[in-house]
Formats: sequence, structure tokens, C-alpha cells
Amino acid sequence: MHEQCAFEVQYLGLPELAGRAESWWDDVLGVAHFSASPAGRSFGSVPVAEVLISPLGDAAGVCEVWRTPGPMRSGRVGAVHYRAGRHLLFGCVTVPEIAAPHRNGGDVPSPLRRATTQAYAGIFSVLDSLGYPHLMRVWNYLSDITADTAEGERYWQFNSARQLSFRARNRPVADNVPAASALGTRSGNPLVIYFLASPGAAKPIENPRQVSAFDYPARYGPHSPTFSRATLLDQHLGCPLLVSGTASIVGHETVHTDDVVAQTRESLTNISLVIDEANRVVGHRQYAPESLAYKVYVRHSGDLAAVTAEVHRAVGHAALVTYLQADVCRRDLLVEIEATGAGADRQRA
Ligand code: 3EB
Repeated sequence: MHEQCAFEVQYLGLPELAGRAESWWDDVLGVAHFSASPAGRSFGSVPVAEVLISPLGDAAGVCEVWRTPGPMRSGRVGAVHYRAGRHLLFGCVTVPEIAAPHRNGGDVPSPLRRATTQAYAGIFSVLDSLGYPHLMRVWNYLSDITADTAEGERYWQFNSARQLSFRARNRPVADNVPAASALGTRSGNPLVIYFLASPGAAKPIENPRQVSAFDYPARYGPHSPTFSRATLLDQHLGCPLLVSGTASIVGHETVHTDDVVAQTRESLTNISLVIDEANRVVGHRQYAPESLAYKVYVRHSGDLAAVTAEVHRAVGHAALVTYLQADVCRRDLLVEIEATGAGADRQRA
């Protein structure tokens, strides 16, 4: 790993992890395992987020492995499992949705609101108690994300509880907010969140062609989503860039309903504009589309070939791309794409 790089990410199958020597794990910060069934095993003190969505293609599972230079400390605070090096903390938390006991007269929050509030309270406690106050990137996976309820869509409930959790800790809910992704899993699954945080502030990046998510109008729910389009860390940390889940949205509206190829192209155009904006902020051409690692979430597995062709057309064959099947948070979105990288002067993220 490059001395100056705050982190690297790699994608491996579960069997490839099983045989590693103990020393291989020394600079592993955390793992996100994407599969329809949990890995069902642990790797010493390394936190493993069990995200119950399947890769598309041949593999039954894929592990996203985050590395940072050691030494590390790890542990648990409440339900949050964490591991941290000098510049970065990785954490994960799984919270089942459980109905609140009934209270006389009072409003009872829905199970999803309770789970979201509990997860974020745990995350903020870890950040504040361990000295990594800046939440840089969050991945949120919740079941039945677009299902309707008496309180509106489940994603709206999640957004309300997320924003209120930030407010409860006196954290900003606009401008200086983490990058994020929010995807749907199957019915009955718990809420799973994993995240990266740093001791120093990350720079938030917005897309000039999209309304910032924290400024979305009320027709997308009573509390706007709390995320920025990307965040990046300082030059002395190797300028890692974390691009949020990005979809076929221009302004605040979905474009190309029912056209997965055009949605993929539009999402990648949005990512390239976020990259341009990140280059403008760092003051030189640090990032290029072909040097990032991508995760592509596809709603309908039958769309994989069409999406893959479009991704290759836009970012070439050299870019590292992982395809996963998941629901996207608006019913008319067929694809969401996120990206990670450290820039053109380094081979790996
Ligand atoms: C969008 O741009 C598409 O709620 O954390 C992308 C990334 C999306 C993150 C989130 C939602 C989130 O609005 C959806």
C-alpha cells in the first residue's frame, strides 16, 4: 500500500479470504460481504458488514475489503463494531426492525424509524468517543425500500429518522454532510449500515447539474436525504474520493424512466461531473473516470448485459466494476452507481 494513502479497496471472493495468513489482515480496516446469505464466520477483530444482496454474474458472494496503514485498534461500542487506523475508522451495525412497545397516548415510531435512530445514535457515539468525528461515507441497506406505508414510503421514513438523528447530535443536515448510498434488500432483512470516518474534515462535493439531495423538494418526502454527492480527504492522505450512489436524476427529477441503458449513461455522466467538480476543488486533474472502482446496483438482473455494455463504453475495460442486484430508492430508477478512488497518480484506490 502507498505510504501516503489513507485507504485502498479491493474486491475478492469469500474463499479467497479464507486462506489468508494472519499478517494479511494486519492492515484490513473492515469488510463488506455482499451475498444472499451471510458469510457465517468472522475474521478475528475485523468488522464484517453482512449485506444481504447478491452479486450479478457467477460469484455467490463478493467481499469489499478496506485497508489502511496500521497499527489498528478495534472493538465494539453498543451494536457498532469498529476498527480504526490513524486516518480512518470503519464501522458497521446491523439493527433488526422491532416494533416499539405501545405507550399510552404517545406516538409510537415505526420499527424502521426505531432501527434507523438506534443505528445512527450508535454511529455518532463511536465517532465522538474514539476521536473520528467526521463521517465521510455511509452505506445504508434497508429492506422493502420503496414499499408504501401509512407514513409514506419506507425510504421517506428512513430519511426522516436519519435527518432527525443528525439534528439530535447538532450535526449539519446540509452542505457539510457525508457521501452515501441507500439501497433496498428483501423483505424481513435487518437494517445494515457501514461507514468510514476520519479525525479531520472531509470536503463535500456537489454536482452542479443536480439539486443537492439535502435540498430536494417536499414531494420526495417530508425530511430530505442527508448526503452529499461525494467527499474527499486531504492531499497528504492521498486524496481519496468517495462518490455517493448516483442515479439518472437531473435537477431533482428522474429522467429516462423505463430505459435502463439511458439511465446508466445519465448516471455515469453525473459521476463524471462530480469528478470534474472534485478536480476543480483540489486544483488539478487528480481523478479520472477510468481510474475509479465502481459498484453498480441493478434493479432487474435481466438488465445486466445492457448495463455492463454501457459501463464499459463510458469507463473502459480497465476500471474495476462490481455488479450487484438491489432495489433503488425511487421506483422509477433502474440503476444506481457509486465510485471510489484515489486518483490518477495511484494504481489502486
Ligand atoms: C439520489 O440521487 C438517488 O439516501 O443516502 C443516492 C445516494 C440516493 C444516497 C441516500 C440516495 C442516497 O437521490 C438515491
